Amino acid sequence: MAELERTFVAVKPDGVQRGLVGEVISRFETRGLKLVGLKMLKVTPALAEKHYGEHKGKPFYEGLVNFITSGPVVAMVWEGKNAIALSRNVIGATNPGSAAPGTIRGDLCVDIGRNVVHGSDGPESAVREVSIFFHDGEILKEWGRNVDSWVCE
Ligand code: D4T
Repeated sequence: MAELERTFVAVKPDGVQRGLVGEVISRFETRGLKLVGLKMLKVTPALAEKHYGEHKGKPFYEGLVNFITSGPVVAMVWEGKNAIALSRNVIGATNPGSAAPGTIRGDLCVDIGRNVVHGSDGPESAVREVSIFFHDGEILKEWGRNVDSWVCE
């Protein structure tokens, strides 16, 4: 299958606290993406700085780091054709007020600082973020899913 991509997705501390882990996973599964990596962890300040380094200096940075380190997150790697753009569509706009109904943010949240889920925004950030959260050996590269030929031609 051409154009296979991997992307990093995380259920943020608000999503974990609100019991939305299953709902978020379900949305990616039912869309047709394949789960190839999954772990629960507490993000340390150093890890938060690595992940959100591009936002350092912005007014919301400190609150963002405090929030992402405030409780467990569920980190995932999803694989599929066009997985990066597709995941962003499943997630919806950064600000839930602008997120379309049917997206995770459009259906499940209200505030930009409590927007439940993160997804890589491009090929470079996907590679970078997957490698920040996962060792190579933690990603299942070769598991064959029997429905694949019913999801993509
Ligand atoms: P993440 O990275 O969490 O998936 O969000 P996005 O990729 O959709 O959006 P982003 O990188 O621009 O923002 C990262 C993170 O910061 C929070 N945020 C953002 C905030 O609290 N206030 C703001 O004004 C902005 C722009 C929300 C997501």
